[in-house]
This record gives sequence, structure tokens and C-alpha cells, in this order.
Amino acid sequence: MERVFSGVQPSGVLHIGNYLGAIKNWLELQNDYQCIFCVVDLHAITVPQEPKELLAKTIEVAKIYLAAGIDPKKSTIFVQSHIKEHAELAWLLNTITRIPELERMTQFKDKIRGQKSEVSMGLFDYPVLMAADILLYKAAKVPVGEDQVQHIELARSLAQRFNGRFSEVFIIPKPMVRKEGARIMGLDDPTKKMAKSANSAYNYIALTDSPDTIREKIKKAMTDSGKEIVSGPDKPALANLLTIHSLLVGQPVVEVEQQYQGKSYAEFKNDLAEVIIGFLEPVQKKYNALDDSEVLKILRAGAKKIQPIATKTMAEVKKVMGIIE
Ligand code: AQP
Repeated sequence: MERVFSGVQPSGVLHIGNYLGAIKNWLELQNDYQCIFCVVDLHAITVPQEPKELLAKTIEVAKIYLAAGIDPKKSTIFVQSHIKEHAELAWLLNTITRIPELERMTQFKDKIRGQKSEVSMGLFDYPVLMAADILLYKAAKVPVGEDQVQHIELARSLAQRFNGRFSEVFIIPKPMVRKEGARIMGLDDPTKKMAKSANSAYNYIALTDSPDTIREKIKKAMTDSGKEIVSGPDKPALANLLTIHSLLVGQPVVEVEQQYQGKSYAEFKNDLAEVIIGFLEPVQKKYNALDDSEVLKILRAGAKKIQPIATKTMAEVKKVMGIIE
């Protein structure tokens, strides 16, 4: 079975964009691949995190994985920092990474805007750590949202460079990006992607939002000029809301458009809020029933299960690089 690797940062509340762009994809892969899903805490600390919150969010993200349907009997879930080889391999890959390769990363450029003097070396190096995450497990496929594709391109380049310079150790990973939902946009600004780190909570629907909060956020969500409920390049806000609706009910966007012909924005938004609430209800029920200590047990068991893969890859890497084990 080919291996799949992906992860989410415990850097905030998981939102519907994370679900539709990444986690929904993971659910479909569980039966056909050896799946490894990680809570990437070492990535989260590339920007300042409140320690107590980081701890709580790490468990929270794992709970969301489980509540959304990741089955620990089929897939491995674990915390990135529990496998030391992620950081170790990142260091070794740093030695073959070129500075301009990291300087052109869009996510880095976006994140440092207006705060250059505060930027950490960790944030600059984020894509190398991500390459290490993927290459360590020799994952063939990496299901992600569109924003992460550039980072996977770097992982591919580093794997090719390493294999060429030393020996064929790494598998060259491929991104798996859904056609629909790969880039869910912010509700308050449909020109930018929905993000955990957004300044306003009105940017996203958190997977743990209450029904009333969801109704309020959808009511306040931006719409475009005009009256018709149609998708299109000049209708970024509606295109985004229609995509969310379409993916959650499993109906193509054109059918949703037809359903709302002649109806008002208010009617569409009311229904969309109820669709989201209906979708999240069972997820939240499962989430609330999960016990922290049980979740921690699952995470520790996950790390134990995949540790041998990481140990083996590192031994191979060190051997071909001339590092004594
Ligand atoms: N808006 C999105 N639409 C579709 N997929 C998305 N992903 C993130 N945002 C969207 C995908 O979710 C996975 C986890 O990504 P992350 O932990 O980096 O989440 P985030 O919301 O992007 O978090 P942050 O903290 O706000 O980071 P920045 O500011 O860097 O975006 C990935 O597969 C991602 O593609």
C-alpha cells in the first residue's frame, strides 16, 4: 500500500476550510492507503503560541480528526514532536536547501508582511520541516489544500536533489488537491483564503462553532453586488458560499444555483447556515464525547506504531551521508 501523509497545525480553531480542503480528502483515502495524519505542533510554534493554549489545541486538533471520522484502526494519528526524527531530518535537509528557494515561498512572504524584524528563523524554515515530515515516511501522496502545493514542490525538489547527490533513499511525493474546496475563502474577505490565523472570527466557521454563531457568521458573510445567486469570477463571495453549500450537501454548484433561482440572498444564507449546522452536529457530538486522556493514548500509540519507519529512514539517510550511527 502506498503511504499518505498530511497534517494540521494546532495554531487555532479548525475551520470548514481545513475540513473541505484537507480532512474530507483524508477520509476518502483511509481504505486505500496507509495513512499517517499528524498534529504538526513544531510547525505551529514558528509563530508565537501561548504554551497552555498550544497544549490544549494539540489535543483539540486530534479530537477533530477523530470526530470527523479518522479511524485510528485504519490510520495512524500522532503528534509531530513525539517523533524526534522530524526535526533531525529537517536539519539534514537544510544542508541541501538553497536560501532563494525559501525566500520565494508565498506563505512566508504573506506572513512576514509588515513584521520583518519579528520573523523567526523557524518560520523561514517551515517548508523544510514540512519536507522532512513527508520524506521521513516515504509518503507517495500528500492530500492538502491549494496553499500547500508550493511547499510540496519544494519537498519534491529536495528529495530529487538528495537522491541524486547521495543515493535513492526518498520517494518523490505528489500533492493531492481536490478540484472543489481546495481553497475556501474568508467569509469576511473572499479574496483571501479562510485561515485559522485570521484577525477576525468572522473570517471562518470553526468546526466547533455553536448553531447561533454559525447563523450570525453566515448572515454577516460578504456577498457580491446584484441579486442573483450565481457563481463566477466576478462573484467571489457567492462562488465561495455556493462551493461550501455544494460540498456539504454533495450536489454540484450548478444544481444549487438552479435551486436558488429567483430566491433572495437572505433565503440562501439561512439555508446555508442550516446546512452547515446539520453537517457539524454529529461531528460536534462525537467531539464533545471524546475524553482527553483517551485521545492522548491514541496519539502515543500512533507515535509508537510509526516510530520504526522514522528510525529506519534516518538510518538510511545518515548512512548515505557518511554520518556514523
Ligand atoms: N481556506 C482553506 N481552504 C482549503 N484548504 C485549506 N487548508 C487551510 N486553509 C484552507 C488546508 O488545511 C490543512 C491544514 O492547514 P493549516 O494547519 O496550515 O491551516 P490554516 O488554516 O492555513 O492555518 P493558519 O494557522 O491560519 O496558517 P496560514 O495563516 O499559514 O494559512 C492544509 O492541508 C491546508 O492546505
